[in-house]
Amino acid sequence: MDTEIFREILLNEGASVVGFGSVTEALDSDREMGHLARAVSIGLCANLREDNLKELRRLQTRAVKMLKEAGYRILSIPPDSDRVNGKFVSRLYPRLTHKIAATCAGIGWIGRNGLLVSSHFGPRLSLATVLTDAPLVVDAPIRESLCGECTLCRDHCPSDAITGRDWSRSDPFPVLIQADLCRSHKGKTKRTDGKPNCGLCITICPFGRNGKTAEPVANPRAKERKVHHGS
Ligand code: B12
Ligand code: SF4
Ligand code: SF4
Repeated sequence: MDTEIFREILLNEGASVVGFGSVTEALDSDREMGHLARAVSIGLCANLREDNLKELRRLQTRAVKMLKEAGYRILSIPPDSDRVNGKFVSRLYPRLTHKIAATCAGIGWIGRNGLLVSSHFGPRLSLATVLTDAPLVVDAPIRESLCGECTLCRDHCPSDAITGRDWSRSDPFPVLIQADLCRSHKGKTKRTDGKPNCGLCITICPFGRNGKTAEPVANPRAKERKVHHGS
């Protein structure tokens, strides 16, 4: 399978960005998933509304079909993996989250807002992942934050969930985000009642705002389609 043709097909079909990563470091000695050492990380510049979710699932299905037809094994992690109950993948996805796959695939870093931030799209990407044993040529991983001195998300978070610490691969998630505070804020105000979390930490981020790239893409091999799909 030609890696670049595979990427190009997914971009042409509507993905905003596609990266390929080695996830060996994240899986370590994981017996159940260790053989699926490559991740296809697919980003769509849109929030996870039902219609965008459908679109992301379609792109993921396309990737799965191509890999299977070429004779490779896959494990598809759905974008809404938190809603999948009782299946094999519901037990496995917390061990290899979409954000881990995306940094390994050179799409972006983890911002102070705890989200995957790409130079071009900022934190506005919704993510899906396919793990595979296909020998894809991988992109260079991103291991460090490019947030610099910015603290906008921390300063504007209405629940004080964002600690303001810089991301490090070895730190657990609560070092960046107190998820309970973020969760409990949901429903407190009319604006977020019954809807997903407020998402202010997305809209405030200068990266990708108004389709503007704050910095060139850190990984020159990770290709992005510079078309937005709403947000
Ligand atoms: C549980 C969950 C939540 C919980 C808890 C937050 C959390 N832990 O992410 C709550 C309800 C609070 C939440 C809120 C939101 N969420 Co949410 N959530 C998830 C979910 C289902 C699982 C995340 C999880 O298990 N995390 C566990 C921790 C341990 O891992 P992590 O999140 O990956 O973060 C660490 C690793 O990535 C690590 N890391 C990164 N690279 C590497 C590489 C290596 C080698 C290693 C070892 C580690 C490592 O660094 C991070 C910090 O420690 C994912 C979908 C999924 N299956 O991934 C969506 C997801 C993370 N959420 C998402 C979004 C958009 C939101 C909200 C904006 C809600 C909204 N309006 O849609 C808010 C934002 C809150 C915030 N600032 O983080 C998107 C993020 C997209 C992006 N660009 O990052 C996801 C990926 C859904 C998707 N399919 O797109 N969420
Ligand atoms: S979604 Fe809202 S409450 Fe949660 S971390 Fe982001 S800004 Fe804070
Ligand atoms: S708002 Fe600033 S600190 Fe927060 S994720 Fe974006 S660049 Fe990083």
